Amino acid sequence: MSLTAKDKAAVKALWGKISGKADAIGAEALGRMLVVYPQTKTYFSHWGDLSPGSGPVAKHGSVVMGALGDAVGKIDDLVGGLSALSDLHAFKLRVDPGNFKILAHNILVTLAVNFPGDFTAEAHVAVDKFLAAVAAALADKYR
Ligand code: HNI
Repeated sequence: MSLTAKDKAAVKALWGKISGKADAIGAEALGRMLVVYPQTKTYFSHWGDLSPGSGPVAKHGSVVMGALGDAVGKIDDLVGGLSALSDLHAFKLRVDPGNFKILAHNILVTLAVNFPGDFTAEAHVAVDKFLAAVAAALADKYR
């Protein structure tokens, strides 16, 4: 399941195309997650308005996509590169790591619906593997 050189190149290429819209993608992906998997709302109850497009959802979507953009740059060492973020989610935020896969799925869906032309099968498998590797790296400190 590890990323091949071809996968890494495909992830970087797709990220290059979508990076100008990263904020909107993050907001949509997070908004979808909160609607489609409402059990994820418990972590964000302190925000108040959790509806798609609300201020905090949009802001945090952009934060998450910023971190994912950084992760693309650390694609050769995601466990090391995301170790501080893994610590934060494990010990401070106490997010059940199953939720990383749920958010990854919503990001994938959001990319597919917004970039149908660029979301080829090759890009699809590469980004799916990348997001799975990010989820595993974020879960690393839980063990
Ligand atoms: Ni996550 C805060 C990145 C998945 C719940 N999260 C952050 C921050 C980053 C981040 C960056 C801000 C850190 C800081 O303040 O220093 N989160 C990511 C990434 C993923 C992810 C890259 C997966 C792709 N986080 C999730 C998931 C949940 C989650 C799946 C819960 C369902 N994250 C949180 C919460 C916070 C958070 C809760 C704090 C939010 C707040 O109110 O500031």
